[in-house]
Amino acid sequence: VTSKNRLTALITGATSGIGRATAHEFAKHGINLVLCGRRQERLDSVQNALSREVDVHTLNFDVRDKDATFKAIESMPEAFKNIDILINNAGNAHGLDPIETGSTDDWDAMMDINVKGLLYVSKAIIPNMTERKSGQIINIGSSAGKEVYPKGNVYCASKHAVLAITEGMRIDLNPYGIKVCAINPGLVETEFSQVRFKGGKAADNVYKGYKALQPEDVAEVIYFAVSRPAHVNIADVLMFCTAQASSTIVKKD
Ligand code: NDP
Ligand code: 8X3
Repeated sequence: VTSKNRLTALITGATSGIGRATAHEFAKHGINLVLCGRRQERLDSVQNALSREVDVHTLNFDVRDKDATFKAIESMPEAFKNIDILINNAGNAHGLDPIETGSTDDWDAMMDINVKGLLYVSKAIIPNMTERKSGQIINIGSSAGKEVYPKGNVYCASKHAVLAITEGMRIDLNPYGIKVCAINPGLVETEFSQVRFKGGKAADNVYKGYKALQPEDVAEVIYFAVSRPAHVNIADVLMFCTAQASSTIVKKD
């Protein structure tokens, strides 16, 4: 396989956690990469780590900014323009508060990043896929997209929306032969809880007393989904660590 006939994947949220682990997993399997995020030094370090194995381009933009998102994706060099695999991963929870005291800024962040940002990136990439009548979109949802838990309110809503958008995409893009998949993990040990709790102490305890999923565990499932034969679409995956049975039931030591 030469670098020219390799697949190309665009991964949002490639500076941390699941997105970064997916970049490493894809590079291992010879998939060229467009890595997206806001922290340029992180983008540079992932690019440095992987550019010996595959071609890597980085794009720095905030998915909340519609114009910046379109501009960044339009700016891609010719060699990266045909995206075969889109991994819509950028996202986070902001806060864990009951609905009556939740912050509207947190709500805006979750809806703007997890839902609208995913739509903007998809809108910028899909025309190239429909034109070529091929491609695969993997949306990173969550167990929170299948089940609402106490104080999860708006985060759960944003991930339920991701699941609905995934199903809508699968239907609308069906005539073009584009595969659409949702991967919905439970607790994964990443920077997720630092973001949710704004660096507060609560973040330190989230992954204590049991073995949570690691970002690499999710990356392997994502690679499994992209490495199936042309006629196979892994449509929807719910994955937990063994200690987790539902959003609220986790067996701890
Ligand atoms: P991390 O916090 O480790 O990574 C989040 C990534 O999203 C970072 O690369 C960050 O990059 C990017 N991101 C956040 N906000 C923006 C923005 N406004 N514009 C562009 N990029 C942004 O968390 P995870 O790896 O855990 O999260 C990845 C996805 O997995 C999310 O959608 C999350 O909801 C989902 N998920 C996580 C679970 C968990 O328990 N960890 C479980 C189920 C789903 P940067 O800051 O550089 O912009
Ligand atoms: C992340 C997992 O349980 O914090 O989506 O919602 S959880």
